[in-house]
Amino acid sequence: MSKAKVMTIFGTMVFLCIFIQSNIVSADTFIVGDSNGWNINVSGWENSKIFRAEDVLVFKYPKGVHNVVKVVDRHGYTVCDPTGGEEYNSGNDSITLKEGGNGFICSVGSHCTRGMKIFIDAEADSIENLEKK
Ligand SMILES: [Cu+2]
Repeated sequence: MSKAKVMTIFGTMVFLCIFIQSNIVSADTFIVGDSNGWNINVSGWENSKIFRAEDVLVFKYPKGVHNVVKVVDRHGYTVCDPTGGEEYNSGNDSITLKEGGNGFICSVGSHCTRGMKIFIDAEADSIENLEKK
């Protein structure tokens, strides 16, 4: 093999390693509801977005007005039942997604039944997802 050919192969491999590495390591951060924040009628914001395990959701809202409860399962999300869930209430909560179903509701008053909830099915953070980036 010529030296030039070896260098080309080597360069390609280095490029691929850096490319794959950067895609695996970098998790995305999402501001829930974008500029509206975590609010009533936020439901649907999560549609048509691709989420992966280890991505981070940031819930921004006036402290004391709302909260965020990571519900235990899809049923908790569907019927707005926070039982057994993990509550956050700082007004600026960062929560890392786990692979599979991730449901979040506001358990204040009737906010959840009025649309203050999201459900995300996070894909595995793996090389198979590279082409979707
Ligand atoms: Cu609320």
